[in-house]
Order: sequence, then structure tokens, then C-alpha cells
Amino acid sequence: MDTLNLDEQSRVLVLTGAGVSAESGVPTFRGMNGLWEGNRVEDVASPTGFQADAQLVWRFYSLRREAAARVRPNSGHVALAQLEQRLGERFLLATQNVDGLHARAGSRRMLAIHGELFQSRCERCNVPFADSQTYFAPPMPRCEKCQGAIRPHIVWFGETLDPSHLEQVDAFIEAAGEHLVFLAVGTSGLVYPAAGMVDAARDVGGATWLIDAAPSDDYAARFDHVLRGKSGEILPALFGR
Ligand code: BV8
Ligand code: ZN
Repeated sequence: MDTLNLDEQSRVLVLTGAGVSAESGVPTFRGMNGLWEGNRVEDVASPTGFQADAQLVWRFYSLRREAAARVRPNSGHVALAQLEQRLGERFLLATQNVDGLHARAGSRRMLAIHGELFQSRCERCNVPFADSQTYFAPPMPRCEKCQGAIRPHIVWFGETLDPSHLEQVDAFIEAAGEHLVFLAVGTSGLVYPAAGMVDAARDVGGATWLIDAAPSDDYAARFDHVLRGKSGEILPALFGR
């Protein structure tokens, strides 16, 4: 297997997707064929979906809160937290996952670029708060202060990501230059702007690696190295643990 030759100047940026949590028992989106109970995920995970049927959307996220509370981080999450310990500020993790497993494995230099499953916010006050409650039956949760609708603190399709997250990723890539090592792990590379990170890494001359159980062809074609396999097995070996 190719080895990741890191030196004292290497700066490692990691993008993870649903595949990194698959071995913990969290279903991937592609595994669900982009569907959930007959609904397209893009329709449920969207502001229009929430306006149309808040109860359906809260059911989608309540079921995921119940499932995520029952699972544990796997060796892939742990390997990434350990690499962060070794590299310190020369490491940054951007995750598309909302399941909270990276934080539970010890990752701290992490940007949850698509939001957090265990946080909610009033859609008017817009201040996120920790929330692991489930909401299956009406009435749907409302803000005590302004009576606005409480929604999951998730970036839905059609919504922009937190600009500060994107700025931090861009700054990390710029500062690293050709010392950048970009790893994408367990993601089909379908969703933008996350799927564009590999292009930004190539533009500064960084090395690019894709680790995926079944890499999607056109995404894999944009990487220097493609390692096919389970992240829970490849990551510990790749980081020499
Ligand atoms: C944006 C939170 C600016 C939800 C998510 C039309 C209108 C509006 C927007 C668009 C539009 N057309 C296109 C867009 C842009 C859109 C987009 O990219 N759409 C796609 C579908 C084409 N993007 C957006 O809307 C983003 N915002 O662009 O704002 C804007 C605004 C208005 C108009 C235009 C632009 C917001 C995107 C964020 C959406 N929210 N998550 C939730 O989680 O509930 S995305 C969600 O799906 C996940 O977070 C994740 O990002 C994505 C699924 O991708 P993956 O994580 O890659 O998972 P997947 O199942 O696909 O793949 C798993 C991989 O793991 C597979 O490759 C598999 O082989 C591998 N695997 C499995 N097991 C293992 C493994 N690998 C290793 N080991 C294993 N064991
Ligand atoms: Zn409010």
C-alpha cells in the first residue's frame, strides 16, 4: 500500500463523509440510494422540505439522533484523532458528517461543515444549542423567546455553509502550499462545495489521497492516490499505528 510520507513541514487536511462512520453502524447516504422512507434526501434535508412538513423532517432527524446515540466511534475516527495529536496545528479535519463521532473519538481541530445532529436552533434567533431530544409527535418545538420554529442545526441542500468554515479550509490550504497532504475519506464527492476541496488542494500543488470502500470513478480520477478499502482498516495502517 502507498505510504503517506509526512515530514515536519507536511500539513494534513482531511475531508470525511458518511463512509467513515459506516463501520460504526451509521447508514451512508449512497447506501440509502439517496432515499429515506421513499423521500429523496434532498427533499427532506432542505428548507422547503421543512416549510412543507416540519414533522416529517423532525422525524428524519429524530430517528438519526436515536441511531447515532447508540453507536460508537470506530478505529478510523480514532486514527484521525491520534494523527491530530501528533501534528497539532498542522492538521485540520472538515467533516460532512453530522453524527458527532469524530468529537467523541477526540477530534478537536474539526469543522462540522454540514452542521451537527445534536444541536438545534430557532430559525429566527439563529443561536444553536445542544439538543438530543426527539420530536415525533406534534406540536413541533417552538422558541420560548419568539415562538419561531426550532429546526435541526444542519446545513440543508440549498443552504450555504458557514463562511468561517470555508475561510478556515481555504486559509489552511493556502498556508500549506505544496506541503499540503489532502485526504478524502469515505465520501462519494457528490455534494458541493465539499467535493471541490480536492481541486483546491491540487491547485496549490498538494498531494491528494482518496480512501474509500468503493470509490466513485469521476471523483477518484481527481486524486493522485486512491486506496480502496475500509477506512477503519486503512487509516490506522496508513498513519503507522
Ligand atoms: C450550497 C446535512 C450554495 C444533511 C448535507 C440546486 C439547488 C441548490 C443547491 C444545489 C443545486 N444543485 C446543486 C446544488 C449544490 C448542492 C449539491 O451539491 N447538490 C448535489 C446533490 C448535486 N449543495 C448544496 O446545496 C450545499 N450548499 O451549495 O450553497 C448554494 C445555495 C443555493 C443554490 C446553489 C448553491 C449544501 C450541501 C450540504 C447538504 N447537507 N448534509 C444531513 O446530513 O442530514 S449533505 C449530505 O449528503 C452529507 O452531509 C454528505 O455531504 C452528503 C452525502 O455524501 P457522503 O458523505 O459522501 O455520503 P455517501 O453515502 O454519498 O458516500 C459514502 C461513501 O463512503 C461512498 O463513496 C462509499 O463507497 C464509502 N464507504 C462506505 N463504507 C465505507 C466507505 N468508505 C470507507 N470505509 C467504509 N467502511
Ligand atoms: Zn427565536
